[in-house]
Amino acid sequence: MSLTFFFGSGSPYAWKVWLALEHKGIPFEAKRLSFDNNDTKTPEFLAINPRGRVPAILDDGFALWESSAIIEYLEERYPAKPLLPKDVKARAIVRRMVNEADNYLSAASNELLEQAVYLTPAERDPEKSATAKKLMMDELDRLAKCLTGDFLAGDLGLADYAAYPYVRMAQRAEDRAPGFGVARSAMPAKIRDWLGRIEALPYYARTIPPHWKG
Ligand SMILES: N[C@@H](CCC(=O)N[C@@H](CS)C(=O)NCC(=O)O)C(=O)O
Repeated sequence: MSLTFFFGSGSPYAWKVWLALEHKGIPFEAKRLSFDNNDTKTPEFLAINPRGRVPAILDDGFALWESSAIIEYLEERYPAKPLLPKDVKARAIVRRMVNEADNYLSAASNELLEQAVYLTPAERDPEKSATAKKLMMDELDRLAKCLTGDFLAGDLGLADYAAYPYVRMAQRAEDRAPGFGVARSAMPAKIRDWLGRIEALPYYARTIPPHWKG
């Protein structure tokens, strides 16, 4: 049995899948594709994912892309250490949270990264920067309300892995543009504590985008 996981450093979709693979303890080989070198558009990779995007997996010759589909597949193929709760309504809530992360948190984090990381200070638009900060902070307030225990939807699982990379992007924005206004200290206390719990997981360090470490 061999599973290859194709990822790009800094892709929140890939980070979610990486955390899910680690959670389930599935053995895999990680293959990093460089966006700068257009590795996602080589004929070899397009044969695996014709859309030329990461994440993708190759599981014993079976190719799959789209992060949510990959995770649902992993959950069914490798049922040990579940990512989703058993109860049908609780599962629906987790799936809703994944969609909310991929739609709303993702939009907030993209706006932040655009202003704080990809533009120079001179190019930043103060109005767009303020909107980006508000979007993220509003999403964090929503997430904080879900934190009635240690994790977003009961036990540690998919809801946490879907939201974490986008929330961590806010800190990335602040690290790259100190004073931008989305530092961890500005986040709700419940979110800060939850980030700490994710980052204390024994496999967390392996999943950090490699180019952040360098
Ligand atoms: N809906 C897809 C989104 C995947 C995606 O957009 N990946 C980006 C990186 S975050 C990518 O591979 N971009 C490469 C490119 O556009 O060339 C998923 O959930 O997997």
